[in-house]
Amino acid sequence: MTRTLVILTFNEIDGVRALIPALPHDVADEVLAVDGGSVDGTREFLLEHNIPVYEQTRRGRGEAFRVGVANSKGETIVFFSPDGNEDPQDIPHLFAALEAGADIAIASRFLPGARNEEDDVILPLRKWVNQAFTLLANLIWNRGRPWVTDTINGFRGVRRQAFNQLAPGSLGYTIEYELTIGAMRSKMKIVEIPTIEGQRIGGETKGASWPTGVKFLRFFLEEIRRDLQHQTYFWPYVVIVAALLSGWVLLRPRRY
Ligand SMILES: Nc1nc2c(ncn2[C@@H]2O[C@H](COP(=O)(O)OP(=O)(O)OP(=O)(O)O)[C@@H](O)[C@H]2O)c(=O)[nH]1
Ligand SMILES: [Mg+2]
Repeated sequence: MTRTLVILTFNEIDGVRALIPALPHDVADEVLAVDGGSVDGTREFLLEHNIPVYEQTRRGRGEAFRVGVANSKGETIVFFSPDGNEDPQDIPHLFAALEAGADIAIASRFLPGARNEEDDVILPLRKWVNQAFTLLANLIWNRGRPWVTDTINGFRGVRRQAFNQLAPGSLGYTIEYELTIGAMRSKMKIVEIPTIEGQRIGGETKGASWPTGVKFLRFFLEEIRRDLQHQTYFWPYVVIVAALLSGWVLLRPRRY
């Protein structure tokens, strides 16, 4: 199967300097980058290293995924963000999982043997929010199938055919969650491999925690609204609402 590596960048000059020259030559049959409008020399650095760079006409990481797929040829596509969080050594494992039959292959920060960048933090808020969205997605859309431990991580691969079938519309950071939920709904094969998440090498976070969290919540509620409108996945909601109501009845503060 032919392999495409899509590198996603938006002002990541420190990351690309450290990581791109170290990528093995045979990492994929095709390597390309999608840039979100860098002004720090990232684009120029990639071009100097013979990596074609595609510009986005609309902003956002979700749009970058679509631009990457539209301009690539491989049957399997791995998305790599060179900011230090993702270990390039996992790239061949993601391709291998797709070639072994996965529709989506996710580098999980929560499998045994994996690490999340917040594992040493006393209050790992991002990790908890992340896991709450993962729990809900599994309970609602993935019952009776292997549990997916990291529904949100961007370090992942996808078969071109699966991506086109799912046709994700997210502009920004909800793209990965959307792909995972879509794959769960369509009963596609999702395979995870453990990954060690590193710290950011330089530059700045592009998705500030609070606004990104609110966008995730909005996206999640919109998915639920869609389900209820089409009357699919009705029973999990009844069970969740019943559990919340009984929890409230049992635990509510009482005045005697
Ligand atoms: N092409 C493109 N890449 C983007 C865009 N937004 C973010 N990225 C890249 O996507 C990757 C992930 O973004 P980050 O800002 O690191 O998000 P994060 O990993 O949740 O945050 P950190 O914990 O700071 O690493 C980075 O390589 C960014 O440069 C965009 O609009 N277009
Ligand atoms: Mg990052």
